[in-house]
Amino acid sequence: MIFSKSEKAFEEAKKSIPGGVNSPARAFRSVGHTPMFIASASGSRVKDIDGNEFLDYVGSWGPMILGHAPHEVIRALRDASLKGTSFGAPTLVETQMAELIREMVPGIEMVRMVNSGTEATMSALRLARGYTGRSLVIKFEGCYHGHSDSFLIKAGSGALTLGTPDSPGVTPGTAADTLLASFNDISSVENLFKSSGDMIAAVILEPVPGNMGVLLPKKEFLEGLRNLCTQYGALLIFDEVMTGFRLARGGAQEVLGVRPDLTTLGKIIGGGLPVGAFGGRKEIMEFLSPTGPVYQAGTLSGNPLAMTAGYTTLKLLNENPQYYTEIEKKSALLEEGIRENIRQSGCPAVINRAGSMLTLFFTERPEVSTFSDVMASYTGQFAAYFKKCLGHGIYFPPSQFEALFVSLAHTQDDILYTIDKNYLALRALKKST
Ligand code: KE4
Repeated sequence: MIFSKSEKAFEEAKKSIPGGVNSPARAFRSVGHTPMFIASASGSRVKDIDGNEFLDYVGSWGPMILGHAPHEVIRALRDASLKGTSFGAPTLVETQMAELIREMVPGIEMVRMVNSGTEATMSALRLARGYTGRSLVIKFEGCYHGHSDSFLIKAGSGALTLGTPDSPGVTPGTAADTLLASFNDISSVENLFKSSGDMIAAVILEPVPGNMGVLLPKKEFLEGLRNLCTQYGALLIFDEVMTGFRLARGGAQEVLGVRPDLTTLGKIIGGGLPVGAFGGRKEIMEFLSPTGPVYQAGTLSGNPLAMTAGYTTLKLLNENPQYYTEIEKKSALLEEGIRENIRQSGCPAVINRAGSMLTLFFTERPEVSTFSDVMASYTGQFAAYFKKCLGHGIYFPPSQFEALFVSLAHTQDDILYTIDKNYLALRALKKST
């Protein structure tokens, strides 16, 4: 495969865009390869500007559950764009979208549209603080909630695991209001509530993390969080930007049967256009301006084109429950095939799957269920695996700490091809160690 046009384009882009990309994950830094500049995409495949075609498991980092350029969405977008692109005034499609989200997501009685997952989580946190009158928020090491200051925090020292900034530009004052706990370790949360319970506004988490790779929540962990938040009067926020509409119509909260007070959404909700949202119980959401005192706003929030792409996507998912059965079957086939390859190749690795989100960890540990398990994985092995698969025309997310996504457009043959090449890559890695 040649990547000469992408290499040249990348050098050009770096002259005008920091790192040549508009989001760091796209720079392929952790796998040491030139990012492909994508020319077009359709169904389960993307084509780069060098003419290489890849089976795509990035799916724009989650939005493309229907596959790329689904004709229903493209047609609806074309029709909508002929009527104008943005008005800064209410439109009927925004109400249709809100009503459909209320129907699909168990914990949402009212919802506000924004333009990204970051905006959704940032706004949900402000709302939780305004509603409770409290300042502190608990997040979990390894969970990612976008790039707003309160969430760019790493575990600091001290019994309280006080947060410290995880990026320059985040002030110590901001970091002091974020407490860190360990995913799947309910005692780490109990300790924080015991010491600061009446100051904690919210607990936020990815109910099924995808940003440290895919981790599976222990049922008692989520139920424990629900009980602690109820007991101390804190709000439980499920960040379902990745899991929303992917794990089920109603996301992780439908599958896991735990109801949050607020839910944040993104990715699939926009059908490939920039959309985020946050919603929850009516008495909390009505605290938002203009009905309540908590300010939040956005010029392009509820943009009619973005709403059209998102609404068309969600409507297809809502009206075709068999889609989830189909995607579950394909994802389970992929998981079983990779697990068998790990056994046959003898390459030390673990595959985690939640619905159509999967991560292959290179590790000698028997399972990967905590942040420390994740951090013990061999990222160098992952980089070598990524490049071997790329050479076979398979495009996985370029980081050990991400999830790969199966879409409805992936065929059984695509999955079987992936399993076959996965075996060759694992065997080659085993031989090289
Ligand atoms: P955005 O601001 O990127 O739309 O959403 C932030 C966000 C919030 N919550 C969760 C659970 C998320 O997964 C994300 C974004 N995910 C990353 C990749 N896993 C987006 C890719 C990127 O940053 O380029």
